[in-house]
Amino acid sequence: MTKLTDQQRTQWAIDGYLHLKGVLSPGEVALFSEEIDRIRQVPGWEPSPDGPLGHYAWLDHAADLDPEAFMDRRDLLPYHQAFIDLMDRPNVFDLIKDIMGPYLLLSMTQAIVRASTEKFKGYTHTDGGEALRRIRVTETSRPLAMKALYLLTDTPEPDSGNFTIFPGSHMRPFPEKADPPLGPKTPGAVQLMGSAGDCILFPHSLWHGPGPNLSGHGRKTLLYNYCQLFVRSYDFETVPTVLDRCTPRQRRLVGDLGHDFRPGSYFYAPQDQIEVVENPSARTP
Ligand SMILES: O=C(O)CCC(=O)C(=O)O
Repeated sequence: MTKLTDQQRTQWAIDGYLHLKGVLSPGEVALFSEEIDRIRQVPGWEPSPDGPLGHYAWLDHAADLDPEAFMDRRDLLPYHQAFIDLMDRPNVFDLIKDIMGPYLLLSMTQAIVRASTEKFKGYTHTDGGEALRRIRVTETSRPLAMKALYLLTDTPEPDSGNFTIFPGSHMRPFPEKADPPLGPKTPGAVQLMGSAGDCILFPHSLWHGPGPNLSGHGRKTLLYNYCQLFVRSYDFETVPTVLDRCTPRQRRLVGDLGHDFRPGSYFYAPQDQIEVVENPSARTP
């Protein structure tokens, strides 16, 4: 099993992110990119036109069917086996497991396309909403929640929809109420240059967000979130409907504990948790 190198462990603790190069093959990048174009046309969870901030609604298709336009789709697992298998792809999941420990769940999946436009200036936030933003664990603690962001588009220069971070901001108070708000152009923000197939790991408490995209084409990403077992998933209210397409490890990651829910579930892990999570077993036919 691959583990973080000493250098990666230090960078994770100090800067609050890891940039893994070329973890997806060009073929996988093409497949996911085509899938995003396809699922834009079909029903799914899309930003709610009239719901509360950050909530999604089940809509017939994305608001704009142009593949280069903005899109934000949640709960990707049902759309293709590749979305299921990405949740525990060994070359990334081994590192996530090393960071989070074995008592973890997949909490969210998302595909975002950032259109090329002068209008969108980017923004900066933490994940996990109002509560988690004020919880900063120590350098040696496991995170409560973290994210794997897969780039499906090259972002070789600034302002191409780059993932933008404030390094180290997971460890210190952040002027979240500043006026004007801090954003991708504020001194201290770093626009990461990357290539399609790269993956960036970071905890939810790191201040981050998309930068502007003036590249002339849409920028696609996939986002896979993980949380400690007791935190619970926030993409599904109950265990999702893809269980018959999952390996035992994937079933556990989406919240199937092997028995019906009862008080105590997700509080203490099932007795075979470590064995199941350490084992990338085959799918039963
Ligand atoms: O790059 C994006 O479009 C959004 C990434 C982001 O802000 C996030 O993962 O929370």
